[in-house]
Amino acid sequence: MAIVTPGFFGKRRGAADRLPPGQYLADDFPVLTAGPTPVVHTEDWEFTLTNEVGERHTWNWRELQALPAETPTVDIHCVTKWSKLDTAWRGVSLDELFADVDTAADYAMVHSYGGYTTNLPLEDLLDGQAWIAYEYDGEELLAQHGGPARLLVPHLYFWKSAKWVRDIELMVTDEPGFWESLGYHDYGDPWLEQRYQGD
Ligand SMILES: Nc1nc2c(c(=O)[nH]1)N[C@H]1C(S)=C(S)[C@@H](COP(=O)(O)O)O[C@H]1N2
Ligand SMILES: [Mo]
Repeated sequence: MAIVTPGFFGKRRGAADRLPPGQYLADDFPVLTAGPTPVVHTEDWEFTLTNEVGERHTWNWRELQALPAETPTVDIHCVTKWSKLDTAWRGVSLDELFADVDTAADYAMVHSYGGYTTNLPLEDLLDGQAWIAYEYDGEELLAQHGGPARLLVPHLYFWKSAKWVRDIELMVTDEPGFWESLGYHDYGDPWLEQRYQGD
């Protein structure tokens, strides 16, 4: 007699398989901010991509909203060990924003309103892996979670997902951002538990 429950071994992985090593499931949505929450009004908001020779592409709020939006549903993993599965966002893919940017650089420094920075390889921002997100769970993104807009790079630890994102600067040579210069891992792959330098 067949003991296999239909669907049980289906392609959708269970919650346990979707939790990277050392992580637990949070029921709420924790807020983690180093310093005060900057107040950023959409009328003043601008987002800039700067390539390695200083050429700038800038979008204001209206221009961002006019770009095609995507609605990624993704799992997020904070280095302090909480994870959330199936978080639902709306935003613009970085592929869309990088479409007309000419570059041979391999690295990016992300800068936020308020001064936070984080670095990552440019390729991790491309190919459907990263968004400028402005809605969470069908609502405007709350200021405490980075509203009006934040970077969303869910395949890396969540400190790479800069809240109140203001610009992304392309760099030929890698440089550490805020947490990276304080001993956190340069790359931060949650599946490899790359929490600190040397992991
Ligand atoms: N600008 C800015 N972005 C930031 C941070 C921050 O302190 N400032 N904290 C990071 C960290 S450590 C995490 S875990 C997530 C937390 O996002 P949340 O507060 O929406 O949960 O934002 C990341 N982005
Ligand atoms: Mo974090």
